[in-house]
Amino acid sequence: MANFETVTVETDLLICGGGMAACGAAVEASYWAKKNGLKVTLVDKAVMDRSGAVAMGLSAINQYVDLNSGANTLKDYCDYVRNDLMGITREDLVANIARHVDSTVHLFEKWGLPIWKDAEGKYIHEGRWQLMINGESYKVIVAEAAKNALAEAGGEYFERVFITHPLMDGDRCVGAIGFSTRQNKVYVFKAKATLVAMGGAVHVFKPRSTGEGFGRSWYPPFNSGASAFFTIYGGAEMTCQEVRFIPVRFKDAYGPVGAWFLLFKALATNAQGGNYMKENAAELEKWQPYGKVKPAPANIRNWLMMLDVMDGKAPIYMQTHDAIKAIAEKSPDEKAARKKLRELEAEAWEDFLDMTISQAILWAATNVEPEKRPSEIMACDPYFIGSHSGASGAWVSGPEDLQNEATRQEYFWGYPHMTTVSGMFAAGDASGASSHKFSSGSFTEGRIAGKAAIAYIADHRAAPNVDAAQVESLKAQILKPLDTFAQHSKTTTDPDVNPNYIRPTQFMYRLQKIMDEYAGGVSSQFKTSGKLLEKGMELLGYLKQDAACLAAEDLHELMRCWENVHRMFQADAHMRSILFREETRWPGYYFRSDKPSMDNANWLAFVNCTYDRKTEQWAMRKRPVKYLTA
Ligand code: SFD
Ligand code: AMP
Repeated sequence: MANFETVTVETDLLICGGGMAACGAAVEASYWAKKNGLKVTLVDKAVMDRSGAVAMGLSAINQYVDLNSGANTLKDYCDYVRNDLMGITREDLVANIARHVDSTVHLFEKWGLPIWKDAEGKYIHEGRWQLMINGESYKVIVAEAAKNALAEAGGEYFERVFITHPLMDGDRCVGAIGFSTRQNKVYVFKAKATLVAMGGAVHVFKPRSTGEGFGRSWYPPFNSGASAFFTIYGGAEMTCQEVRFIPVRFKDAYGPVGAWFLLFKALATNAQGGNYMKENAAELEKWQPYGKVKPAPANIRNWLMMLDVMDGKAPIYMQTHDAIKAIAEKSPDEKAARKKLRELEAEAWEDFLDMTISQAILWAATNVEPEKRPSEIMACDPYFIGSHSGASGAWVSGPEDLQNEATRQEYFWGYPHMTTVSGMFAAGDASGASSHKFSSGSFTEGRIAGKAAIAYIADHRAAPNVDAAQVESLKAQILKPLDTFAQHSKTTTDPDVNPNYIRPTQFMYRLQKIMDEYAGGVSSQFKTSGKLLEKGMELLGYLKQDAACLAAEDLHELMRCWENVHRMFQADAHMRSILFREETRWPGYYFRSDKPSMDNANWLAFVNCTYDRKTEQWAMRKRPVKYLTA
């Protein structure tokens, strides 16, 4: 493409992404970079103030361990995560984040994030680990701190630059390549270390919303598997690729349920008013020892609800009015009760306005008054978000000091939160097996990985060797969809229908149909089997061939093309990993009908995979689960 300028940026540390983990990395790495005379560069496909999962804001900080007050210990948090993930977790990573997360929350408050407080000035908790916030501007506040830190240390940031591939020097990552979404420019970032923090993936599966609501999903449509592709393509060992997340949310606009369950103590019931957590409790025996832990693992909560849906007992309702009434009734007199009712009503709406504005709009549009009648909830479609209650991501080294003899051999190979590729670090949704980081923990992991990356650079000071031929070849590959469209689009009357190419939207529909029908999506009630997966992988193989025929009319569509290539790799890793794990471990996330039970004797293990970009072959392996304490 002759009319594309190539912009080369040389830096020491490159941070890919501008979300919670990337902002944490920018703040911490800038501090250490300044001390060492090094440069930090951040690149985001969007605008940092409103990019990623926190774009619309959040109404809670979901990880605050409160270690100083003695309320909880690190072991308490590790136990919570271990139980919630049905035993599959890297406690060294979870503990490393948990021991630093409180200081992150205190920084957020210092930077201006309003955290709810009681009359004594203590944080108001939503649940044991969660704090309530007025978080509409959460991301703006965090991005400002990151930009300030970069500026103070002589770093820089690029917005609206979409990263497509890693740049490799043999087995070492030496930067990244991408393109501007607004100008005809290809960006080549040469770096001594690269930190991957480009979030998780949505729209790999067919969403519930189609037609006029298409694009509305729980997870933000902007995160499209870039982290997974970047690490997979670079040859990094990946973990927990089978562990998708399916949140339960208010129906159709995906409003959060945490505040209702934890703060307002609301009950969710089936259409007949039955409490599915109680009525289906016998099912818990099948999933021991995790079936009966408190709180019940997120997937088990989903599963007991799905059993009712499959039994024809839907709609499922959050009994909002009962919960509000029960709290108000605790007031000393009627006047106080009325005041409390108004307060709760305002809090209920604010919960949505702080992070899922569309749910407030939908409530208003459908005459929902939460204090008067219940509201429908349902399980969303599957997402890849290793920082929440999923676990997919790259396999990263843990910190040295937290390892015991057994974990050290398996989980420690040098710089904390570095992948198995030298110079490639990962944080937030990009790193796996360390669930329940959420916004605060992702920022914290970014800080840890950012500091470690600077230490790596201090030990590897030589300029990176970036092969010009590799850059040229990638550049041609990246821009090819534009050429394909320009060459063929005039040969048919409707540019959508053309035998020479496939447009990214059509490509995405095909991917979503494969995943929905063969890999346990919404239409299949989240059920799949070995045979279904094998067929789905065959169909995915044909889609892969057609990826070479993707066509883009403009820069925006070029981004859409690469988003879908990224999603396709996430889909591939997902199907392979479900197939490899011969059991059902997370009913409520997915159910393998040919392996319908949990098999702790054989499968209390990580499923890891590696991709070889030269041979295009995958290798699967088991890694042992070893805990820090019994
Ligand atoms: O309750 C490229 N999360 C919540 N966490 C909380 O602490 N409290 C809540 O209230 C939370 N809720 C919630 C949450 C998530 C979502 C989707 C909803 C509600 C609707 C979880 C956190 O948001 C999540 O853990 C963190 O944000 C994860 O951080 P990180 O950095 O891993 O991902 P990101 O923030 O989404 O940022 C991704 C960045 O990558 C960029 N990007 N850049 C360049 N090139 C590419 N190709 C790129 N692709 C993506 C993005 O632009 C972005 O900057 S609750 O309901 O659960
Ligand atoms: P959510 O709004 O569902 O993302 O929930 C916010 C936080 O509360 C997350 O840490 C969830 O794991 C947790 N949570 C939500 N619902 C429940 C529940 N019924 N029991 C225990 N924890 C919950």
